[in-house]
Amino acid sequence: MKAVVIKSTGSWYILLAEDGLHYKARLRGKFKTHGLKVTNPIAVGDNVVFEIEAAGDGVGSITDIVPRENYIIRKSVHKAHQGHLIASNIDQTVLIVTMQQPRTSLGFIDRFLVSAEAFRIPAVLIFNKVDLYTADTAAEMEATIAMYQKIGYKSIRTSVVDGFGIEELRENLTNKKTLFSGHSGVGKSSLLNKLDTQLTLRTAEVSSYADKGVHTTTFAEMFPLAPNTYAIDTPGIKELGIFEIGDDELSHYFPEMRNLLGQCKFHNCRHINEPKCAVLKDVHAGEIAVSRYESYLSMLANSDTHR
Ligand SMILES: Nc1nc2c(ncn2[C@@H]2O[C@H](COP(=O)(O)OP(=O)(O)OP(=O)(O)O)[C@@H](O)[C@H]2O)c(=O)[nH]1
Ligand SMILES: [Mg+2]
Ligand SMILES: [Zn+2]
Repeated sequence: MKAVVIKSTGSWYILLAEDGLHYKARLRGKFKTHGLKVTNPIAVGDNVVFEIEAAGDGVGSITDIVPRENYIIRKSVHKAHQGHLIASNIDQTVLIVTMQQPRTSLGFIDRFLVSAEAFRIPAVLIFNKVDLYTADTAAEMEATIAMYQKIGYKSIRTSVVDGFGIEELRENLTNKKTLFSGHSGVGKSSLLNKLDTQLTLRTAEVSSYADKGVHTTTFAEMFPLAPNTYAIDTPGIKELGIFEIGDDELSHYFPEMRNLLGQCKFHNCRHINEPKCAVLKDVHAGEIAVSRYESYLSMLANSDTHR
């Protein structure tokens, strides 16, 4: 039978099979990861083939993985040079950001967007907790939204407390498989509970001491919200971990720099201090946001090729 993996807890997988039922399953034998250096062979969103084990009580055994259309991977926390698959076969990813409780930095947003570009997965920003913001904070949020709008990223403003923006978010999820990302405490699980009142995902207060979430969600899990509409809740992330992006290709993942491709004097321009650099020219002219350019420089400095 065919199925999609909706939850993985390490050694066990929960499958939603084509008969509409859930099955608990495990992997049979050793799986090829097709050259991908990952710590987990199967991710949420994987399409698999499985059989019911003869001896077991309806327990399934996964025999095959259908090749992935795409995947999101992050650096393994435990093993250097290895990745951890977060989810596969997704249509879009939304980054939940908050201006406070906790504060999401522009650098974090930019690193996330670069990863989404590198994985070729459309990204949308969700500004949650708008009920909390003072006029000043709301104005700062609007400026941020305008900056990302200009380079092609859509934003949606939401509040779980008063329901603001929830229908707009729902429309943007329809007929898609969407990965929810963002720092711990920004309200990923709360938003999903609000979108589907049948869901009872655990949520937790952001600690007032550290202004950080407490990592309430510990495993990625996929939820059907409507026919053909799925959301994947993920544990709050500190870092998506840029995976193997070379210095010379980094600017390709900044749409406003990608647009200038071929316009610098040097074909291998890194846009740092080279003469006649089209990117630097646009930064100085205020066409490219300084925060975006700073994110670019900081990612260059931290990239793997700079060890
Ligand atoms: N004021 C306000 N509080 C919110 C909103 N959305 C979520 N919260 C609160 O923020 C806290 C964290 O929410 P969660 O849904 O657990 O956050 P999460 O992103 O799933 O966090 P992890 O699972 O740890 O990654 C909870 O106390 C929620 O009630 C909102 O729109 N407004
Ligand atoms: Mg959560
Ligand atoms: Zn340049």
